[in-house]
Amino acid sequence: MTSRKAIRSQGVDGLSAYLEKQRKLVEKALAKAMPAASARPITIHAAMRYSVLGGGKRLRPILVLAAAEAVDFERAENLPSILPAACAVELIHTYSLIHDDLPCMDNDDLRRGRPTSHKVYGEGVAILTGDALLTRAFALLAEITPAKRYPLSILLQETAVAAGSLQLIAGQVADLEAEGRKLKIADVRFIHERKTAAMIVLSLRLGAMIANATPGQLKAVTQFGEALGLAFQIIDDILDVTQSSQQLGKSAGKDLKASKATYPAVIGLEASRKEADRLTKKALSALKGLGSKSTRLAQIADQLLGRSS
Ligand code: GRG
Repeated sequence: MTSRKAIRSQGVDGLSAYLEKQRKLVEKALAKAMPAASARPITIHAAMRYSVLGGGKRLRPILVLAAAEAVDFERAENLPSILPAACAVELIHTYSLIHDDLPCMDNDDLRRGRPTSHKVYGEGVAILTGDALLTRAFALLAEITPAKRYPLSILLQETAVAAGSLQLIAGQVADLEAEGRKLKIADVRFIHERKTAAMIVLSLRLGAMIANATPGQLKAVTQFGEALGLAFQIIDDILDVTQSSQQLGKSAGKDLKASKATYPAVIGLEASRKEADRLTKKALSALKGLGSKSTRLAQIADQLLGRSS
C-alpha cells in the first residue's frame, strides 16, 4: 500500500486523531523528563521547560512511536523504553533550535510562535539550556531497557553520531559556511541530509530498534527516513519563501535575506516542489515490505508534503 491516493483513502481524520493522541502522550512524558521548574537554579530549569514545552509539531518523537508500531504494532505503545527515547530526540532537537537561534548563528527572535530562548533568558542561559537538554537526552537514553537485537551501547552510539560533528553539527557548520556563497545542489543536499535528515533517521531507527526490528525492517525505516528527511527540509525551504512568520511561528523569508543554502535558491520553487514530491514517493516505496503496520508512517509522510507550517 504505497500510492498517495490509497494512503489518503485510509482516512485523514484518523490521522489527525492519531497525531493528537501521540502528541499528548509525548507532551506528558516531556513534562516529566526534565527537572521541575522549582529545582535550583530555577532559571536553567525554567528555560529548559520554556523551550521544550512551548509547542512544536513533535514530529521526531511521533516518528519514534510510529516506527515502533511499524515493527511491532501490538506492543509498540506499551514498550516502557519508547517514550524516554521519543523524549530524548525531542530534547536534542530543541537544543539545536535554541543554539540555531542565537545571535552568533541564525540570530532569530521568534520560535514556535514565541520569543526565542536568548531573548527571554539571555545568551548565556540559552547556550547552557541547549547543553542541558543535550546531556539530559543521553541520561534518558541510558535508562532504557533495550530489545534483544540492539544493546544500549548501539542506541547511545547512534544518537551520539547523529547529533555529532559528522551529522547534525556537520550540517550546521556547512550551512554557516555556505552563507552568501554560490552552491551546487549537491552541496545543499549535503547540508540538508546532515542538518535535518540525520535526526529524522535517528528517530525512526531508535523506535524500530527498541521494538526489536529485524535487519530488513530496520533497513526499510532507515531508507524511509533518508528520503523523508530530505523532503522535509526541502518543504521547510519552500515554506520559508511562501508563508508568513505568523503561519510558521518563526521568522519567514530569512533564508533569502541571509543568502542561505536552500533548494528554491538553487533550482527554483517549482523544481523544489517536484523534488519533494519525488522524495516522498521514494519514502513511501521504502515501506513496502513492512505491510499495513506502516500505514501511520506513510500517512505522516503524505501529510508533511502538504503541510503549511
Ligand atoms: C553546537 C553551538 C551549536 C549549535 C548546534 C546543530 C545545530 C546547532 C543546529 C541544527 C540546525 C537546525 C536547527 C536545523 C533545522 C532543522 C529543522 C527543519 C528544524 C525545524 O523543525 P520542525 O519544523 O520544528 O520540526 P518544530 O518547532 O515543529 O519542532
